Amino acid sequence: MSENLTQAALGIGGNLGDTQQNLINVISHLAHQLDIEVLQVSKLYKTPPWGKTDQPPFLNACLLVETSLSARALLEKCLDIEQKHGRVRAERWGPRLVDIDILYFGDDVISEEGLEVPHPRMTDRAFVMQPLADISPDKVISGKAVSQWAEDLHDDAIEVVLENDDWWM
Ligand code: A4P
Ligand code: MG
Repeated sequence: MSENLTQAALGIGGNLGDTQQNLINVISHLAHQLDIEVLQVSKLYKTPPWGKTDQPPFLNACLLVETSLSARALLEKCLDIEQKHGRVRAERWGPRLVDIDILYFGDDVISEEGLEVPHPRMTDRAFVMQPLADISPDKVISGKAVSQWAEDLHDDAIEVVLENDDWWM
């Protein structure tokens, strides 16, 4: 792979079933794609539910990947992997087996039907910025480094569950 590689960050999370195993399955599924290389994975975090708060806590992590895919093709692949791992789309911000968001895609700014990058809600969410700061602290999102977003949004209720960088292997 030498042509047009882009570094992108993905956020993954879930709060139903054996979430840790579901996240491991999703990451290895991504890592097995010929056109995606997983460069780094954050620690695994347990996070209080955001948005709709009367639901179980989530497990969240972020991945740094390098890909020859377009942002649209990467999204399609992520949605496909979500489906395969049994995501049931129901209520917004409600419980789910596994959700994959494209957080950023290089420095691209995309606002299309069904695809917004950088992810428009990431800067509201400690459960995104804390894990993202493990793998991409210097990336600037909306004028501020991820490490600074993580510090400003910091939530004491977010706990590290697994901190070895090979927890998903
Ligand atoms: N879509 C547009 N842009 C993107 C992008 N950058 N990445 C479209 C991924 N998808 C993108 O996705 C619906 C559609 O968004 C997709 O089909 C795609 O075409 P969705 O995940 O059902 O909903 P959403 O609009 O992406 O909402 P959002 O803000 O991602 O919220 P979710 O995913 O519903 O939030 N609390 C904690 N602690 N941890 C969590 O992980 N997750 C949610 C779920 C709520 N509370 C949480 C957590
Ligand atoms: Mg989503």
